[in-house]
Parts: sequence; structure tokens; C-alpha cells
Amino acid sequence: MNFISRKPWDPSLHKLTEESVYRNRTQHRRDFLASLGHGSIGLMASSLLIGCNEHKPDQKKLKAAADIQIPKASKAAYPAERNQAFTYGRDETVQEQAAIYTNFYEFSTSKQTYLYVDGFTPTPWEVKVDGLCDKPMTFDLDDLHSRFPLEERAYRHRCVETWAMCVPWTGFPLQALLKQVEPEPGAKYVQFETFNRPTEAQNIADSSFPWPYTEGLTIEEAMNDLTFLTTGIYGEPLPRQHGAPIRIVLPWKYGFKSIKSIVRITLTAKKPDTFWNVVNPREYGFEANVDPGVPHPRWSQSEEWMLGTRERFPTVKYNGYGDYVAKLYG
Ligand SMILES: Nc1nc2c(c(=O)[nH]1)N[C@H]1C(S)=C(S)[C@@H](COP(=O)(O)O)O[C@H]1N2
Ligand SMILES: [Mo]
Repeated sequence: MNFISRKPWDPSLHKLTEESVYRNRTQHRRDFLASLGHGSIGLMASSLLIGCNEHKPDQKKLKAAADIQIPKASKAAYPAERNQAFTYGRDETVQEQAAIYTNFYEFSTSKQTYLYVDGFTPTPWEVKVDGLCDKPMTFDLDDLHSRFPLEERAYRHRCVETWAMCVPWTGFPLQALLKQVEPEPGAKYVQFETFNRPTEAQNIADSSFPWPYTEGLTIEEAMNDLTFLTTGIYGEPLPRQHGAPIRIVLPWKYGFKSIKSIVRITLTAKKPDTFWNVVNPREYGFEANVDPGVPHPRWSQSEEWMLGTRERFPTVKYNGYGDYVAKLYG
């Protein structure tokens, strides 16, 4: 099945669900139904189980996944100073609990993606910034760590599947990078693209998803103070499964917008295609702001549960970040 050439306005796409994408792939479909909220009904029960008590972490694999050889000069930037403007308002998630329960479909449709990232080489790395800007640039890891002052931010994270976490990210506001390339007035959107290496990521090779994973923001969202270009977590460089060596974090949007392992950032005039919106436009919108009043077509969004503790909280509009972002939405 050739997904890649399809566009969201192609009516045949609207009939597709992730399940039907996989209908000829029984084995994948079984994994999928067991673990993948983005596409299946098996989500709630299985993610609650997998997330907490059932999985005994493989310490060797966890360590290997976090062994990132960034250049010495970059490494010196950790840990960065905490920005006191941000607080969780709840307990911080235990580092290991966040590390063993991640979505990274390039590697696996299970949550234990750290078990499957061995082949991924996140260094050296470059991020190309291009499109409608006066000074297109390519940044390597030393550029990213030296040209921008890094800070640590305590952010809440809310996955569309209803799990949530509170983790400290290291990085800098995306606006600082965008200002360096000097966006043209015609730049209305920003598109992000993940690496596309089937030899390093098994599920890219095995599945018919529309790789590479892409995401997008309006230019106003991209320039918002909260929009965080992220190189670290818990005071260290990002481990592979969290999106090494650089990702976006958007705490007021569902987690699928927070794209990992970015290789390209493009300023555009037209709203870009985004991975989940192409795969299943009925269930995953472009905007994807956290909103307890808008249920997912297959489950309620009124509550969330925390990784590690399973403690439940009522979901808050914009994940509690309305003071920063409500102005963007009329
Ligand atoms: N490239 C890429 N980025 C991605 C994903 C993915 O599968 N591939 N999953 C998204 C989803 S659904 C969520 S909830 C967050 C999870 O971030 P974490 O695994 O670091 O907690 O990453 C997002 N970014
Ligand atoms: Mo997610």
C-alpha cells in the first residue's frame, strides 16, 4: 500500500484507520491492537498495565539507550539552570518511569521503545532550517548548545492516549533559533521533520506509515514563549527513546505534536501535512490543543493518569498553560 502519495483531501484516505492500514499484517496488527492508543481500541487497559507494574525495566538496555556521545563542548551545558517561572503543580515523574514508557513509532508500536533503539545513531547530527527565511542555516550539536543559552523547564506532558508525566526538559525557546534565520513575512507555518532511516529504525522498514514523521505549527505557535526546542531531560542529553538529540516540546498540546529527533525545520506559506493528521484526520487534528471538553472519537479526555503512580487528575484546558497560549486561539 502506498500511503506516501496520498493527501488528506483524497477521499479514500478518510476511510482509512490505522487498523485498516495494517489489515494485511496480522502480526503487526496484533501488536498494534495491544498497545497503540493512536489507532486502536486496545489502548486503555493495555497501557495502564504496561505503564506501571507489569514491565520490569531492562537496566542494560536503559543505560545503552541513554549513552549519547555528544561533543564535549555540548556536554558541558548540562545540567542547565532551572527556569523558576515553571512549576508542575504536582509530583515530578520518576526518571525511569518516563524512560520505559515512550511513544516512538519509528522503532516500535509498543511503549517500551527503549528496547528497540540500539541501532539508532543520534550523533553526529544536523538540523537544517530552510524555507521562507532570509538566512537558511544548518546547525550541528555544538551550534545548538553554544549559540543558545540552555535552561531547564519543568513541564507537564499530556499524551492524547490520556497518560501524562511531569518532567524537566533542557533546551531553549524555538523563537531564538527562528529569529536567527530571519523568517520572511510570508512564513505562516513551520514544519518539522524526523530522521528517516529504515536501517536504524525497524518500524520505518516494516510498516506503511507515511514516513518521515512530520509535525507543524502556525508561526505564532512556533514563536510562543512555551515552544521549547529540547536537547535534554532530567539534566542530561536526551536518551534515544525520548528523541535524541533534539526534539520539540509543546506542553499545551497533545504529545504527538512534540516531534522527536528533528532533522529539518521549514518555514512555509501553506499549512503542512502532519503525520497523525495524514494517517487519521478524523481522530488527530492539526491544532491538537489539550481540551477536556473535546473527547477523542474513541475515549474521553476528561481525565489523565500519571506514569509511575497512576494517580488520576482532571484534564485542564491547554494542559493548564492558558495564560501563555489562550491568546493564540481567539
Ligand atoms: N518522531 C516521532 N516523534 C514523536 C512520536 C513518534 O512516534 N515519532 N510520538 C509522539 C507522542 S504520541 C508522544 S506522547 C511524545 C512522547 O514523548 P516521550 O516518549 O519522550 O514521553 O512524543 C511524540 N513525538
Ligand atoms: Mo502521544
